[in-house]
Amino acid sequence: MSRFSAYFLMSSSDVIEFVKEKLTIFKSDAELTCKEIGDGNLNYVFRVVDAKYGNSVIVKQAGHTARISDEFKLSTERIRIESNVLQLQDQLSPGLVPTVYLFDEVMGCCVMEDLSDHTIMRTALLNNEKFPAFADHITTFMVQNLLLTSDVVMEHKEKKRLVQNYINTELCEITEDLVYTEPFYDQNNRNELTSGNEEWIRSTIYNDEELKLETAKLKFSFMNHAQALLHGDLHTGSIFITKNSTKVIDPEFAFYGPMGYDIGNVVANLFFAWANGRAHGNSEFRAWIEKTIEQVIDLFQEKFLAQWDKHVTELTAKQQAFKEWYLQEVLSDTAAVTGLELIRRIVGLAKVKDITSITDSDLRIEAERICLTAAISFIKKRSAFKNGKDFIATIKEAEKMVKGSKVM
Ligand code: SR1
Ligand code: MG
Repeated sequence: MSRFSAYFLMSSSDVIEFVKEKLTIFKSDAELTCKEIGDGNLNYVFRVVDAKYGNSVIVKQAGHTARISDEFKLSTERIRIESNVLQLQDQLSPGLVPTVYLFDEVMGCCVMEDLSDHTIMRTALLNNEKFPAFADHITTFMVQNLLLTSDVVMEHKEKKRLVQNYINTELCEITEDLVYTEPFYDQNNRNELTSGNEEWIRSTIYNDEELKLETAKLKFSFMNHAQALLHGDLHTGSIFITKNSTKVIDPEFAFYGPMGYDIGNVVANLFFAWANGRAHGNSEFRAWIEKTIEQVIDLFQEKFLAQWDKHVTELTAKQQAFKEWYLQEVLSDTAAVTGLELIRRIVGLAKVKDITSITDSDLRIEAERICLTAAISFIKKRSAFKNGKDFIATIKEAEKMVKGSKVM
């Protein structure tokens, strides 16, 4: 009987045995080595390499708790969601996700293409690398996967079946808590405030009643607006990149939610790279990030409108004014989520290296305040955002405000 007929958390040597038993990719005389390379918050990621013939695969296994903390008790259902979503995204946006070779329900794992010739985008951005094709690739990814899974395009019963199939209770709860709730409340949270910034955050975030009201509205929209099949965690750590290739990974948080959740995550995480570049005095890199953010917003809109005209099937959505209204709602949500992500990664439990790696305490405090000041505007003034330039103007304005009120 197979050792893999009941779930257990695999070691590197178990993974070698597993791929030998389950895959036909490796020859019988392959010389396999395996290393755990995961650095995400949730799962275990193994790279299996055949030293003899040069083939390699990635095996991703879900555990029953999150890697970041045992406090998060989870089922392995998320890996089914991830495997299925990757396969759907491969159809809707070919070339922009890794190929899935196998999903194993018993072991709670997914075997997929090894992208070791790519770099995790967050790491590359921290090295101030630029990626001229990124805005084009990521906007194609988002327009294809968001618009084509929405009611604008899909037959409505079929779309509802997808909504059902991608109910993702546990991972949505993580987002509801870590993104939409805890960062705004001084109690019942797992927040970690940077030393020297505690008082500023208390008075600027925790004590802002208007901010609490707006984020409550946004939380209920996240939970109830089944607009499109989201990636659900589209930050720069979920993107593998080279100069001419972009591969989006890790869609385990996927579910039907508001489109702006994905777009806002991309924009906020580019702003984190901007804040890191600023703290290290790299103005050329910062200018590239600004241009990229503008392109992400503007190209998204351009492609969205073109694809809408090409694919719209819903009669009531064929009105020009409805299309414009719909896109403006997506843009407002995008601005709001940009703000939410900026706040939760600074105030909340799950941090980003772009900020935590700023070793000079004053520079880190300043970077955090600029991001948080901009974030509040993104949330409160979300319906005023019309184009990429508006997003850049907001961070510039925040930069001026923080510089002008410098009492640290
Ligand atoms: C307990 S998981 C913490 C964070 O890591 C994931 O990448 C998501 O962003 C989540 O919020
Ligand atoms: Mg992830």
